[in-house]
Amino acid sequence: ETGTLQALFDETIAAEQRIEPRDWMPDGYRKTLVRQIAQHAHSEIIGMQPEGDWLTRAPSLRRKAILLAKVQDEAGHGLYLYSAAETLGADRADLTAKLIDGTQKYSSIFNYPTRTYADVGTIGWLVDGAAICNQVPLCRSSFGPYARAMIRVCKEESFHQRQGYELLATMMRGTDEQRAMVQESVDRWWWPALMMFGPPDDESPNTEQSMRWGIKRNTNDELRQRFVDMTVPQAEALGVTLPDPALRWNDRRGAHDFGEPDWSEFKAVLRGDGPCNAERVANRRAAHEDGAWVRAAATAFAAREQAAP
Ligand code: FAQ
Repeated sequence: ETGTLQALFDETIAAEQRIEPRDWMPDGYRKTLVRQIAQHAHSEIIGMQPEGDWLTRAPSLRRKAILLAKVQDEAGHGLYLYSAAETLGADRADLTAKLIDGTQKYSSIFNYPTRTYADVGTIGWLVDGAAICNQVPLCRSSFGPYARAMIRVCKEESFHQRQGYELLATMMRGTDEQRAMVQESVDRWWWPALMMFGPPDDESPNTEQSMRWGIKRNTNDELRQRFVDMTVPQAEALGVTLPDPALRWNDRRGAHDFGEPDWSEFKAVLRGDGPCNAERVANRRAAHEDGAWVRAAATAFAAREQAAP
C-alpha cells in the first residue's frame, strides 16, 4: 500500500499541487519540513530581540509605534509557523525545548548586536529584504500550511522592509553624523545578511532533496544573487556604499559579481560562537521560565471550562 501512497505523493508534487496535513507523506519529507519550519519559527521569535533592544530608546513616539508594531508582527509570524509545524505532528512545547537546549537552530543573523539606532533601519532594509527574497518563492512550497503562512508573512515583511528603508533615507537626509552612522551600520550587516541564505550550494546538504520535494524552490546561491542584484540599486538610491570591493556589474552574466562571505564566521555562529548566541538563548529561556505561571493558569482554566456542564 505504501507504494501506491508514494506514487500518489509523487504525482501531487509533479503536478505542482499541495500536500496537506492529512495526506500521506514520506518520513523524510515530514522531518525536513519540521526542521525548516521550526528553524524559521525560532528565527522570528529570537529575531524580536535585536530590534526589541531599541524599543525603550526609539527617538520619537512615531518611531517607537512603528518599531513596536514590527516586533509584534514577528511574534505573530512565529506563531503562524509553530502552528504550521503542529499540522505535521510536532509539539510546540517540544520545539521550544529544542530551541532552548540548542538542538534546533535559528537564523545566524540574529546573533549580531544592534549597536546603534541605525541598525533598526538596516535590519528592516537588509535583513527583511533578504527574508523576503528567500520567502517569496516559499509561497509556492509544496506543503499547503507552510505556503499559506508565507503569503501573509511576506505581505507584512514588505512593510517591514519599507519602514527600514524609509528610516535610513530619513537619516541620510540628516547630519553628517547620521550619514556616518548609517554607513557604519550597513558595513556591519552586509556580510551577515548574505549569510542568511545558507552555505554555498556545493556545501548545502539539504538543497537537492528539498528542491525535488518542492520544499525549497531555489538554491541558496540563486537567492543570494537575486538579493545582491535587488539591493545594489537601492544602496545607490540611499547613497550608501556596500562594503565589498569585488562588487560590480557583469554584463555577460547580466548580474552582479560579488565577494565571498567569510564562511568560517558563519560556521562559528552556527556552532554557537557568534557575538550574541548565549545572550539570545538565555533571554528566550528566561522568558519561557517566567511565563510558566501563564501556561499553568491557561491549562487550569481550559480544564475547568471543559468540566463545566
Ligand atoms: N542560519 O543544507 P542547508 C526572519 C543550516 S528571516 C542558521 O542549505 P536548508 C524574518 C541549515 O538549517 C530568517 N542556520 O539547509 C525576520 C542546515 O542545518 P541542519 C529565517 C543555517 O534548510 C526579519 C545547515 O545549515 N528564515 O526570521 C543558516 O536547505 C527581521 C545546512 O544548510 C528562514 O528560516 C542560517 N543562515 O537551507 C525576523 C527561511 N543557513 O538543520 C525578525 C526558511 C543554513 O541540517 C527580524 N528556511 N543553516 O542542522 C530556508 O529557506 C532554509 O532553511 C535555509 C537553509 C535557506 C535557511
